[in-house]
Amino acid sequence: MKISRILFVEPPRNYWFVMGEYCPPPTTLLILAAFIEKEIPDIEIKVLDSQAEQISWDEIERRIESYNPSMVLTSGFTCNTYTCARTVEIAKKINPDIITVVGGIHFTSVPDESLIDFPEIDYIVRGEGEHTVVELIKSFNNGKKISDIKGLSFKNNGKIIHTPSRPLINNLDKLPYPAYHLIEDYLKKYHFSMMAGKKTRYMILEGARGCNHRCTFCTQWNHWGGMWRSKSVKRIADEIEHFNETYGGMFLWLTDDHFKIKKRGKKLYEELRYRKCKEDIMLFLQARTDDVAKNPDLVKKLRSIGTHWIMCGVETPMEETLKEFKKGTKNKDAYDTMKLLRENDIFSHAMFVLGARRDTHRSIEILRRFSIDIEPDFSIYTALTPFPGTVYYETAWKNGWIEDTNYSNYDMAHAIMPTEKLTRIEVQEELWKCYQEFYGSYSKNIAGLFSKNKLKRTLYRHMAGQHVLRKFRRLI
Ligand code: B12
Ligand code: SF4
Repeated sequence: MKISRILFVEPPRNYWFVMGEYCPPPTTLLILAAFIEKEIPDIEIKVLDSQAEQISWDEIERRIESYNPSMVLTSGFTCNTYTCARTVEIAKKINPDIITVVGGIHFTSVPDESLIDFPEIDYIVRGEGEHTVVELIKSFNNGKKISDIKGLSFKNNGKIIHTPSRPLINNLDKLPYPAYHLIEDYLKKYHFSMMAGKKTRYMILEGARGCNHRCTFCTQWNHWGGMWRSKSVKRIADEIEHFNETYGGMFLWLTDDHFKIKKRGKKLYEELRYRKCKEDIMLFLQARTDDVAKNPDLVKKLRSIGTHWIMCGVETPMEETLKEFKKGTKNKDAYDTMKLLRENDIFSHAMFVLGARRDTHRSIEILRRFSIDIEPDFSIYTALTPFPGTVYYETAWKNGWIEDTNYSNYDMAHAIMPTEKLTRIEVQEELWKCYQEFYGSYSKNIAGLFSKNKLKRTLYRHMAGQHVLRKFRRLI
């Protein structure tokens, strides 16, 4: 069978209620589509973004049928497992000859389970996807053996085959820009209400892949081979400029899990400082507290080129748990980071994790106090989630700690495991209490609603609406 027309489908996903209403561009699919377009120029590619179009499953079915692709590809993280599965099921129902391909962190981590549970998946692309998917398409067209392609999992006569893992791309600068040109009609739909307003165009760009740390609850380092690889800073700046000038992207979210301020902060500043786009953009970065705290001058520089929002994983103040997480940061880093961000007028966003094995009512009370003491603008509390692909997942499985195996609940808002001393419901209650305490205060809400900082006003409008608190309450 020849592959001449392929369809990428961004399936419907539940939005993450903690951060309000948003519509993100289907970044992963655009990155893959651009690479395929470059390597196989005569192929016809379409992207169906069911989130941007707000279409139902029936309509997705009609669209796939009318486009009549030879291959359907989709992607999702753990909490999107079932919507990805439903997408490929629909494709197969329309025409069993359509080749179905999935990839991403979840399917990479549990390929056997996924191929067994969802027989409509033909191929799982494990790990880095670009070269594997190109080789897969080419193999249909040139008759090359599929079992010779690295990074694939599939069934052959009922037997599951995993080909060897694929080495990582050496130079990320060689990747083409994401194929936003394929979805120009959708562009105006991409927004993040709570963070930047409904009318500010939201785009996501990739500066680096992976991480050199080894946190036990995190999937990212493992997925990307335990390494941190970056595009050159010039390429990142060019991509920012391209997003802004060609597509009007203003709220730009960097996917990098560890920005590495020390390594790239000054260089990015030097690349962007004389570019006009820096006046227009609002950059969102994710950084470690030790990296922020130790680089005050660079933080200031990053602010001057449009960095308005930095999110940091503070996780917990409990030393033993931080050690168990292998996080490697200190409580002082969290204090210093929040102070530094405040002083530089960068919106400070702290992430906390509760529900670790040794967590008790008391330790979570300490976490709550700490989260208030360090004064972030925005605190997000999450339940420790055993994502497939993490060290924690292996340990939790072995020890029988996982009580909820419904992947739709793996969104860090649902408690999945009990602790040694707390039931799962108690962890869920504690989670609600954290939000209640941080955002439930009348005086704090009033101060937030009238803050001089626009981001803070928007956040408090969102939180004071009680929508998030009510949703957490309902999960108990
Ligand atoms: C941007 C982002 C978001 C955005 C939007 C994402 C989107 N488009 O829907 C927002 C803010 C909305 C978001 C929300 C959430 N997110 Co988020 N997000 C990210 C982030 C930072 C970047 C994603 C990205 O574009 N990566 C770049 C692409 C290129 O990487 P990739 O997807 O892995 O794809 C490569 C390969 O895996 C492979 N591949 C992947 N898919 C496919 C498919 C095919 C067919 C093929 C061939 C190959 C292939 O090829 C690609 C290129 O090599 C990631 C972290 C990260 N760095 O990836 C977290 C991440 C994906 N998010 C995560 C989580 C948990 C969430 C939330 C639950 C909220 C939360 N608690 O943080 C919600 C879930 C919302 C929902 N219902 O979907 C976790 C997922 C963990 C897991 N294993 O499930 C991550 C990994 C963060 C983390 N460090 O833990 N997220
Ligand atoms: S949590 Fe952050 S620092 Fe830790 S491994 Fe994941 S990306 Fe790296």
